[in-house]
Amino acid sequence: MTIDELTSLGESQSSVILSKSCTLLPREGNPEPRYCDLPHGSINSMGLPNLGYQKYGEFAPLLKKYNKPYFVSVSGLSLADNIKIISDLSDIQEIAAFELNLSCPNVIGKPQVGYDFNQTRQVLGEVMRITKKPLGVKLPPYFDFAHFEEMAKILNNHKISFVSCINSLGNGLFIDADSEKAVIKPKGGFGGLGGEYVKPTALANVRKFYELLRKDIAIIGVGGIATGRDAFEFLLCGASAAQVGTAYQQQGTAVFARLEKEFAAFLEKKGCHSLDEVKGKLKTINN
Ligand code: IRO
Repeated sequence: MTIDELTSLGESQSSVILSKSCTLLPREGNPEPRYCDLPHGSINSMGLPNLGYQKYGEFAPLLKKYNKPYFVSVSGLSLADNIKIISDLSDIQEIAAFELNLSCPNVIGKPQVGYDFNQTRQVLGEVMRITKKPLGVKLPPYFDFAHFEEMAKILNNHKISFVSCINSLGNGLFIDADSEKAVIKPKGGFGGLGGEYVKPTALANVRKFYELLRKDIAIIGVGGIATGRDAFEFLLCGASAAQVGTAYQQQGTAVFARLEKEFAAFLEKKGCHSLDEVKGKLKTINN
């Protein structure tokens, strides 16, 4: 969220710097406690705290020295806000791409756009007309094949560059039996689940969209990646890159060097010489 955090991503082994999702105006977000580490992941209801989109534009030249793509995540509270943010930031040369977040589960009174197919169709139609940069979409998890198909049809109709699957699994509830309380404060304790809890859902979403989307739409896998072996599983399902949320929150930027090392060692143990040998090559049980 801050320039210090983005700078430390610049200095890390991550291959991209991705900002916190931004809105038109700065936001404090929801009251604390709003994030909690759990035995197998995390729950959060941050509520979109961010410094306002203009700051993420101003940071762009400061991050240039790291020689890696800087992606700005955009999560305007309305279509008009998304259009304003993307058109204003489009002329900043040091921004490589936008990730349009259609799936924040934690803003009170704002349902996730990605669960409303008509709204998604409208937002993408409008936003794709004005962006001068590659644009990807961060999707919520889907659970029904009919929904995967409907969303894929919409995405295939637009010149999007990538999808990131998945955002946190919205509105879980983690409680502590001793205190008889929820572990986070906003929304009566309901929040987005991340980490190990969501990995099978994330793999399923990557796999389904790999089957259904145009091949020029890259898939960024996200949801429970904590080891090189996890990253390999996402590659097998069809992901071209990995995004790390909970493990980054828990371990800081050192996680990227460890993941890279473990992933390379895993590929070597398998005797793989290129990612294309593995990408999307998941086997199924046929007899
Ligand atoms: O509450 C948040 O800030 C938040 C966002 I924007 C999101 O996209 N996903 C999430 O789990 N939390």
